[in-house]
Amino acid sequence: MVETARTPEAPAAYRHIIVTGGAGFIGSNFVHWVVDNQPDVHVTVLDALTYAGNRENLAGIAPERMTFVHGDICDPEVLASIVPDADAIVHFAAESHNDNSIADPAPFVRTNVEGTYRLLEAARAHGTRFHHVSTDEVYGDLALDDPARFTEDSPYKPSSPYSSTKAASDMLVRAWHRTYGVDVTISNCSNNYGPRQHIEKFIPRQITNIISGARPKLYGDGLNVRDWIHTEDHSSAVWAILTCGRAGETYLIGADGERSNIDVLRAILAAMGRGSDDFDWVRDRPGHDRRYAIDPTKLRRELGWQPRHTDFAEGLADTIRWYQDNPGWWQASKQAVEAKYAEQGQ
Ligand code: NAD
Ligand code: TDX
Repeated sequence: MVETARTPEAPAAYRHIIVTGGAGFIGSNFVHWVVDNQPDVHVTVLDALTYAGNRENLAGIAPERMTFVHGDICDPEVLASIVPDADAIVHFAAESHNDNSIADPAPFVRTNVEGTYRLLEAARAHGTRFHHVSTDEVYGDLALDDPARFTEDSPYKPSSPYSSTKAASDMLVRAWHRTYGVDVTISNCSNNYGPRQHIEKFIPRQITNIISGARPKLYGDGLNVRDWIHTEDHSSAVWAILTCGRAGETYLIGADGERSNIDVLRAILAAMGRGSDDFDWVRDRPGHDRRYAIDPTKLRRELGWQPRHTDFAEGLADTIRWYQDNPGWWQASKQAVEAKYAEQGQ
């Protein structure tokens, strides 16, 4: 297998990429980003349209720029029908919600571990470039007062069924590079926010609760810290790594956005004209990671990447507006999502 030399000065020029999970929150943002910024690239989206996938997330994209394939990453026949024609695979598809993984880990093992294995085998068979989208949660958590942040050398220490299956998938990607020479890169990103995030996740759940007349729900003591990045900045970073990143390397993606959950919730309450205590404390998540924090030095130094959405208040206001303007996107699933949380005491 021949590895392409890629640098920021001489980026790889891919003409046809497969984006798995392209109908989900971050995958669809990436597809829009590529269509808007890379006029010579055709995208084939492979997505199973699980509860988290929505074809509407790709509305407005011209058919000459994108082909949509409704299929499962675990299905070798589907992969054999699309991988030979592609220059690269960008792998976003996953079961992505921690709380769901605690209630039922089975789909996480299947999609996140077996699905990544199937894709790697297809990339190996056809000599296809492979970028794997992963998460900072593979490194476990940090104490609130720890001066350290995660780096590419941090030890793997996943806590939940979700993060352990993502960690397993990262290991498969590394092994397929070392053993078979598959031309891979891996990115581990911090918590994303922005439009079209499923309403089971923290920020959209609180926004849509307030719009629906329900009170926001905060887990535990509310002091857990997440390192927030706008999803568009995640997309531009993935593109930089795909086209300029060194084969076999891991890059951490983050935008210096550490905030406690209670601070984020109070920012949402203030932006939506509610009182700062207008929320309910609910049962904590079992095994709840305390703090995530990314040191993005390698990505910035080596590839020259910079985030654009550095004003969290502005990004949050845009996100709130998007949910206010698009009730048709989320209202039909709201009751079922909240019923599931209520069953868990959350
Ligand atoms: P999401 O749950 O919104 O979307 C997942 C998409 O994958 C959906 O469109 C779904 O239909 C599709 N999918 C699921 N199983 C599939 C299968 N077997 N075959 C084909 N398609 C399938 O997830 P997201 O939040 O957009 O996350 C995307 C990726 O980014 C994931 O790999 C996740 O681990 C990673 N990530 C997410 C965050 C975050 O904050 N959300 C942070 C870092 C990394
Ligand atoms: O209602 C809630 N109340 C609450 O306090 C929900 C849904 C969450 N929380 C807390 C739990 C976390 O500390 O908010 C924080 C964020 O929760 P999630 O949105 O579930 O995200 P998290 O568990 O941090 O994982 C996310 O970031 C890393 C994504 O879902 C993962 O896919 C990604 O890998």
